[in-house]
Amino acid sequence: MGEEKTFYITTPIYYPSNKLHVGNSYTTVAADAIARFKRLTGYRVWFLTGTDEHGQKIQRQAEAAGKAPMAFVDEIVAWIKELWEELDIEYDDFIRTTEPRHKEKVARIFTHFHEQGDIYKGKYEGWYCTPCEAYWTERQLVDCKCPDCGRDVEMIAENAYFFRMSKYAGRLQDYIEAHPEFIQPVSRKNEMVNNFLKPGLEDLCVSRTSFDWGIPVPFDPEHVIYVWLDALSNYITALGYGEEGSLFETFWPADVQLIGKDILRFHTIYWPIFLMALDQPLPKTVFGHGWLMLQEGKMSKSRGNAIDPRILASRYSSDALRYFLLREIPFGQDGIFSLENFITRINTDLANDLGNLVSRTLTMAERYFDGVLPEPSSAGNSDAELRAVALATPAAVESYTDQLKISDALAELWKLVRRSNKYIDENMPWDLARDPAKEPRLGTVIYNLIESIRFIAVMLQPFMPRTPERIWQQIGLKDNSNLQSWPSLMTWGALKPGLVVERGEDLFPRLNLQAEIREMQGSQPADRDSGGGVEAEETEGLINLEQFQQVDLRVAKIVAAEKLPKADKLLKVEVEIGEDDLRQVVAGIAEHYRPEDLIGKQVLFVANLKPVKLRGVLSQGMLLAATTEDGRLALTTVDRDISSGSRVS
Ligand code: ME8
Repeated sequence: MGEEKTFYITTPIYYPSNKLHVGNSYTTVAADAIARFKRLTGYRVWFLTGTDEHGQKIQRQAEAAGKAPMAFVDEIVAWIKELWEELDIEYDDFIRTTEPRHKEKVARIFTHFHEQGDIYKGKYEGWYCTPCEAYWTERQLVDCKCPDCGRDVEMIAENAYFFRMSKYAGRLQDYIEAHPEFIQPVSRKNEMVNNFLKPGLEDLCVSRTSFDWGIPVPFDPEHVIYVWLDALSNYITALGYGEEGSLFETFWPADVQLIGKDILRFHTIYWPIFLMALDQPLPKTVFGHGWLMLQEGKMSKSRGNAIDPRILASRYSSDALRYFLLREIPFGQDGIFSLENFITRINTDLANDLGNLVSRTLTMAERYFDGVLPEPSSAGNSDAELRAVALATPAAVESYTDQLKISDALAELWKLVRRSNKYIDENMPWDLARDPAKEPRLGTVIYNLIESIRFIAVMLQPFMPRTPERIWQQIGLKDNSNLQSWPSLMTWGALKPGLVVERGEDLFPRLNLQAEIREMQGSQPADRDSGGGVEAEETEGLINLEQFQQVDLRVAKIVAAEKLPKADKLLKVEVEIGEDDLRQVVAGIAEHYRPEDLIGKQVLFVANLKPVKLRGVLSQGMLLAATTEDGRLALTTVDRDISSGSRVS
């Protein structure tokens, strides 16, 4: 039996001082995607998250809320757990620093440091930033404020315990230089070394007496242990550090510790030094990702709504939110969260690319093969390329995910989604369907598409856990875990002909951006609530985007045309707006076009006009044409051949 591959990943433990926002969710979603990915690819994974419940900040907030600290945090922790459930965060353990299993081990660690001479008692006089729970020297302050968050600091003078950081600083610097993978991205490493290690590390004050919401120093209970020493230890106390046969022995050192760049100093300087003092190996990688920010000014009316991850997940689905967070921002850089970017991503990547691929393919499988997966028997146009892209994608996705480049991993996966859509356009199954002799080829095309969808769904699982379930249901693989597995992607063509497929609801219906923004802002559109007057006059005769978007404009391909009897000006035209949608229209163009010249033309088409009867013939839409000065008509076309039904906007 080969050695079991293990993987330990952690998130920061969050302060339960308030409800979490979409920025906190970002770290946890990323950690969950990586954890799921490693599980899918055969690792025994341990994924830890939790809450950091002690400290002056929490104590003060509890007081302000008129609650005991424990009751205060219990409520928020319950909310956080619900959030993680809604976002499909599959953690293996959730540690709360108020749990006995943690407190008792932190007390022992503190005593050990003291006995070892790493902690000594002295007098602390200096500046403290309560929101950051961080001490600063005079020199480190920026304009007399906290250099991290820019808020006010307080002068504190008290007896306190200190940790001899200086004893380990040289060793840590050597370690960082020798292990380029330890602090990532690399730019952050230089920041830590140049700003903190090179100028010389001062000893760190690791106890407080001015409040009592914390873990008491076991041999001097007037003091509580500094909240960062308490909090950082969670990564090992949760594994049962110090107990024989514990998970600690299996999983430490951590493979990836994900954090936001704001807490890099604690994780790449203090944390490794505490570990060195415990004589334990350091985590393999501490990754400090960038910040998710709101676009200045935008959404201000409903800031809360716009960034409350539970509202976003329940309105748009947790898969959509997860996809956006993972795809939109290159991991490590800062990014903007805006509803506009979010909805646009849903519409382009999820509705247009992925959703359409699945719905077009399954519609055709049902229409042409009664929903029974056909045999692939007739090779042809671009089969080899589709297959090659599909077979190469898993390795690329794995490599990017292992480098924590999750956005690139998803971009790679979407190349396969787009290649598959292009395969439909290249092979035009609806044309093949017109000729019974081409049925074997049609069957092959449908088979290849469904196999490609299977590949996509397998790879999607870690990033969007719910969508693959819906795809399995539609392509008849609900109970076939073999074909949902990572190793099944080694072979193309594993699907068995004869499977019964069944088109379900669209995976991601298109959203109307303006309507969403209006709803989420909880406000009226600007041109309606301004009170009329000058503005109403200025905009008379103009329509807003939303009104324009009510017109369903499409590219339609003319597939048949004939004269209408006893009507000189009218032609009866049949157009195709997608492989499953034929429309008949009566168009006043008989004096300008001969029916046979129209076949194959792609014309702009209004698809949502109310049907009318003209000379007793049903007309379900309108072809758009321009009129010249002398009254000639020119149909409006597109400047290259594209799929029928494409939207025009
Ligand atoms: O710092 N964009 O907890 P915390 C991206 N308890 N990520 C963000 C973010 C944003 N706008 N805002 C917050 C603490 N985060 C300590 C940690 S660990 C031993 C103790 C994420 O509740 C980011 O990962 O303030 C950041 O590090 C974390 O939330 C801080 O959460």
